[in-house]
Amino acid sequence: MTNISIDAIADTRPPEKPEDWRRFFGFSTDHKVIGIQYIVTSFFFFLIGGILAMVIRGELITPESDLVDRAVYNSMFTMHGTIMLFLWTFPVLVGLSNYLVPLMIGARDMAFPRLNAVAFWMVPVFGIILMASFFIPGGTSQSGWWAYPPVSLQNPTGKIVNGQFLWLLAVAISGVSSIMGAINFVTTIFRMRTTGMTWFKMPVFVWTVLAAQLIQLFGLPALTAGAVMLLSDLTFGTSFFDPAKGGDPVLFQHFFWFYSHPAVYVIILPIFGIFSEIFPVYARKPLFGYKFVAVSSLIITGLSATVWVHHMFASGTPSWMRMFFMATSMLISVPTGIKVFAWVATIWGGKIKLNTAMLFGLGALVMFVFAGITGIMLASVPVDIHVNNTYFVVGHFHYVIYGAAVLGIYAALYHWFPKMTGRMYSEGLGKLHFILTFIGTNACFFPMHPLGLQGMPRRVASYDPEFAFWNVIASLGGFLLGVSTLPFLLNMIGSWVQGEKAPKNPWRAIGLEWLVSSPPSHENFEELPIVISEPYGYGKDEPLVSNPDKLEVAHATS
Ligand code: HEM
Ligand SMILES: [Cu+2]
Repeated sequence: MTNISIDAIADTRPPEKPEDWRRFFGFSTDHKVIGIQYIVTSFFFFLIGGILAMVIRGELITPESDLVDRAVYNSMFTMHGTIMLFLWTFPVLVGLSNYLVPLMIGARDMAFPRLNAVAFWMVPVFGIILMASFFIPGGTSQSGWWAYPPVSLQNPTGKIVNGQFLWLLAVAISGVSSIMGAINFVTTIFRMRTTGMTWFKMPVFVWTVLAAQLIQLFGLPALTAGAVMLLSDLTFGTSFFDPAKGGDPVLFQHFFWFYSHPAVYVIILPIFGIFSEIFPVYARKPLFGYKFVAVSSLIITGLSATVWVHHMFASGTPSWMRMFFMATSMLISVPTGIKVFAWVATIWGGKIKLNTAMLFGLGALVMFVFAGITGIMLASVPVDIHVNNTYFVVGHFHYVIYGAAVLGIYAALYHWFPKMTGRMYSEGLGKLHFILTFIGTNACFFPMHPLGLQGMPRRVASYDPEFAFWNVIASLGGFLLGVSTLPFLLNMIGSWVQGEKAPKNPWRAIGLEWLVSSPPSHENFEELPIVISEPYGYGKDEPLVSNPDKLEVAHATS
């Protein structure tokens, strides 16, 4: 066989055993089960974070503070931001990476399967700790997701176990879980690649996961240390950060942003990987500039460690420092911009198939470009000083994390859904989901830009009536986003239960994961693949592996 097998091969697996679904609820060490556990758990938290967003937008649909108490409002945005980052975006991407990386590099599992399972089970643990803070006296943390001291040190209840305490505990556990994950991913990518899978035969998604996980390794110790020191100030009366006792609150900002700026690349790099996997498949063309796209991920990782002070331009930062960090922040847009050109060149002139996954991919790319433009504006000190802490910033980062990241995650979930579940999804519902999401995202987050330029501050429950018009639109857009998750849920659950059976390669895609059955057997490959070509050989008619017929497990029992 000289061609990559792209025809559907009759499903030879025995019918799934009814108890199969139960392994998703237990301690499994199979990276595919763990991947799906991460994805489903984090989606559950996405819905909770989304409900909080609906409360926020409900409050802001009128200028007065009339829906919830101001203190409750502070809880709402703090928990919304915290849940969305630590319990949705990070874990869902770890889930996708867990599922895909071993398959894509031709491995049977991650390097440390037990560590993998332990890291996953820490997610519901810190999720529950965070949720518990809703039910204790004084309620949740209200100091925003940055937890800046001295606000975060106030502790009005005077109790040892307070909302901020639980928040810091949860963030510290999340940090430990992510460090365990990072060690696992980096080791897996270095050590578990199959024969022939050299660096420049690796799919870009794997490159981006490597780049993102390296950031976790160097950055998370700073955040975790900062969180533990703040916890100590709050609980044991130390004074690292408390200005009243001679501590330095700006030092905390350095600890926090040294990790939390690069953290945005932990989110966006895998999205770049998803773009790079999806566009070639649905445009039927090789990825333009593959090697540059791959290597630029590592360049971004390096530069991301040098830009954190752009979050502190308004924190009394000396001007030489502002100039330096303004320059580095702008520099990082160069490798990113070239990637955007590479994706456009990949799509350009291709035979484009606009199914749900591709629509979400293209939508996410458009949103990312818009966010990039406002991002460069914010990197410029004079602009940032002007719009710092206004809705312009909120608009910018939601274009990144909703527009690019959530839409990109949806693209991936649709694209790999047949592989993960063995079923096809409904295109009709998928397209409905896309239309609602795309309109909702723009209606919700575009108005935040004019609002910010007019001077509406963020983190407020009431505002001047002159801001009413754009706020009504933003709230309606927000509610539309809430509604948009319904066709998605219906599609995923309905299709998983009774969708049409998926062949092993429904999209005629090139990649190791598409050479085995859907879903793959427990071991992934009967015989490990021997890779002989670069990825993305669309239109080239060359085989990807030298042993395509020996990969499939004859009688998978999984
Ligand atoms: C329906 C979807 C969403 C709506 C309507 C929404 C709306 C909002 C609003 C109005 C704020 C308050 C801004 C402020 O007062 O400063 C906010 C804050 C925030 N949102 Fe969202 N958001 C949504 C989805 C997301 C997603 C998906 C993420 C992350 C992946 C996210 C991350 C954040 C963060 C980090 C904050 C900052 C919280 C803070 O100030 O401490 N949001 N969001
Ligand atoms: Cu930043």
